[in-house]
Amino acid sequence: MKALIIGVAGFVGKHLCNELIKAGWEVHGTKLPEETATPGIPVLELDILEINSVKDVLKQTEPDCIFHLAAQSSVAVSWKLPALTVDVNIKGALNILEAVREMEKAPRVLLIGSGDEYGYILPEELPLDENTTLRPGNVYACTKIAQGMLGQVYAKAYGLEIVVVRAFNHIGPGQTDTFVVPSFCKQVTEIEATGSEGTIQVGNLEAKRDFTDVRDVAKAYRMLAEKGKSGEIYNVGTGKAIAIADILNMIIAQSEAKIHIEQDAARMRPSDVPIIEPNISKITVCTGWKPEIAMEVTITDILNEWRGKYE
Ligand code: A2R
Repeated sequence: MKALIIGVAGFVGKHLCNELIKAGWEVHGTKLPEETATPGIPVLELDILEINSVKDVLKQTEPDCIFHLAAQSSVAVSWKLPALTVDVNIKGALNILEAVREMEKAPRVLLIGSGDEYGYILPEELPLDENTTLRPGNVYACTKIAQGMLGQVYAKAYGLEIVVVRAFNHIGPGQTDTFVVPSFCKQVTEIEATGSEGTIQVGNLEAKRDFTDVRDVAKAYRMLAEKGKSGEIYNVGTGKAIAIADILNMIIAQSEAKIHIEQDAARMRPSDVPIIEPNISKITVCTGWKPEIAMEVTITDILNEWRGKYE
């Protein structure tokens, strides 16, 4: 099977590339010109806002399956740059669907959406299955809902093979420290590097979220590409939310340094939903996938990555 990963230079792209190669796939990728290429696979430059370039890349690579990861993926940036977020996440996805529609042998497409699409959930809706009402709370979530809907419309109207994913939080090596877990790990390893005790700044520790190792997420994407039903939406997560405080304790437990904790008002999000937890039965029944990597292992790998940066 030949894969085209659109957005291969991002956080998930590199892990998905490893996962697919391990499973015997031939992997091609695309990246923006300013990004660093993923070693070991052919990578073309592509801005998904340019439809003719999208068409050219598909003609050149003729994939069996497209993994569409390219996005403006930050909620914070989506407030600052709503038009760019709408362009990249909706128009960009539409360009891919249009280019696929024109191909003689249309590839399968995996569209990656987000658990954020559920937005303001009600306690009685937990755990969230794929039919839960979507009440988006930010621009990013709106764009991912639109992407998924376009995918379903194109699957039905044109008979294309399109599988839609709603991925909950994922963590692992390679993630930037704008996300909570790498931010904690980075701060802990900075303290370790000083050789004395120190304080880490945290936000809301009570919120419970579902965190999956990015390598398990990559495996879920591969299995959905292989077995997912066209036109269907699948949650990807562990199905078990964990309090941010518990993750912080697990991180601190893996360090020899003496660490104090300080709550930083700037890191407290005012409208935090207390718990977000998906029901993952649909993907498990369809593909047999379930997450395998323990949180402690993920934390060790993230800590070691940041330790490498401060040695
Ligand atoms: O924004 P950059 O410079 O980091 O580049 C991102 C890239 N990208 C684009 N690629 C092609 N054409 C564009 N117009 C365009 N705009 C941005 O997509 C980045 O390299 C990649 C997305 O990777 P990340 O931001 O690291 O997202 P991650 O965590 O790998 O998530 C993959 C997917 C995304 O659709 C998320 O919204 C979803 O999973 O959760």
